[in-house]
Amino acid sequence: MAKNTHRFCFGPWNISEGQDPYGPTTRPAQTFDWKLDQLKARGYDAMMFHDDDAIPDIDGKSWAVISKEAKALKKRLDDAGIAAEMVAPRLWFSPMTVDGAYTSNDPKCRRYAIDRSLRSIDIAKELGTDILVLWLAREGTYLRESKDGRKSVELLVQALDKMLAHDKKIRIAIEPKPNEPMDHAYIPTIGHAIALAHLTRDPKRVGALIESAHCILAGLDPADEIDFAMAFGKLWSLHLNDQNGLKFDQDKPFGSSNLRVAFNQVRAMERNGYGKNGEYICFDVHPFRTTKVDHWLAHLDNSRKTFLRLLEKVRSFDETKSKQLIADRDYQELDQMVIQHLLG
Ligand code: XUL
Ligand code: MN
Repeated sequence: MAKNTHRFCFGPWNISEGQDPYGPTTRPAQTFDWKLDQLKARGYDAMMFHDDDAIPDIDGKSWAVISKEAKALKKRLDDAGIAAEMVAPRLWFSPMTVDGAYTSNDPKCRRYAIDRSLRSIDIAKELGTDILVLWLAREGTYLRESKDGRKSVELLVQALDKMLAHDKKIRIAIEPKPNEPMDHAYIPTIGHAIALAHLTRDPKRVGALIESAHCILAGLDPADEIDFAMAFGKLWSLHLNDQNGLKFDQDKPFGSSNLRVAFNQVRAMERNGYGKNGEYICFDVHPFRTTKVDHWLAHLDNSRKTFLRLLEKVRSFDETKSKQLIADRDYQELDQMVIQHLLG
């Protein structure tokens, strides 16, 4: 197996209990401490946090209480030798974000979303990470006529500017996704995220997080999205997983649906040096609903195992031969060479 030169993480929500829109949980809830123990036992390096993964019931708590709890969590993480990779405000659960967060038509709701984001930045600081992840879950529409797309861009920029002004060190990684829960999201791809960054007061501190499944849902190749973001120096986090075409967001184990697409993602990461500036590889994967308690963490073990096997495949790929075939425009043979390499 390839030498592990990368650092890995996942979030507490990746040990999920099996609920879907059509049925209840299939596994019992576990405590945060249990999840942290599992993460450590599996040799992971960091944990990702939504703001309320870090501070449950965050909306009902004062900053004094939040700060105390964040400090206690930081100590627990330090004792376990685990870093916090990022903090992400969960802006899709509250009644205040029913019609969107930063792009809600209601100014009171927009204020709520910004205040909660600023709080997440303060929590990130307490936990020792400078990355705020924004999955813009409800920034979009079910009905296009219900919002003004141009105004929504301006509202997103205003919100980002407030966050950048709040903390001079924070870096914002936007996690694009084209749909679900919305019909159409305003920031569906990495190109949109990077373009948005350039309208803010400090474009250097606004970058991106790529999730494999989200790219596939946008009809794009995740490897191209990785290359694109890294050409701008803007790939600050990565959610590797898989997705079987244009269906519901599946968060399958990495490589589960399309090994070749996974191979090309690892190849793009390698050629761009992903991880060299301390970036983590996060697996935003979920157990299948059918998974028994005994096999609950296997999707995380398997995603990392697949990643490391593919890293080996990337490093042993015959680049000289591939260059010769490219020079000869023999893409048919190149295709077969990739297939044989993956099968071998
Ligand atoms: C949603 C998704 C989220 C983000 C974090 O599709 O991927 O779990 O990664 O908020
Ligand atoms: Mn994700």
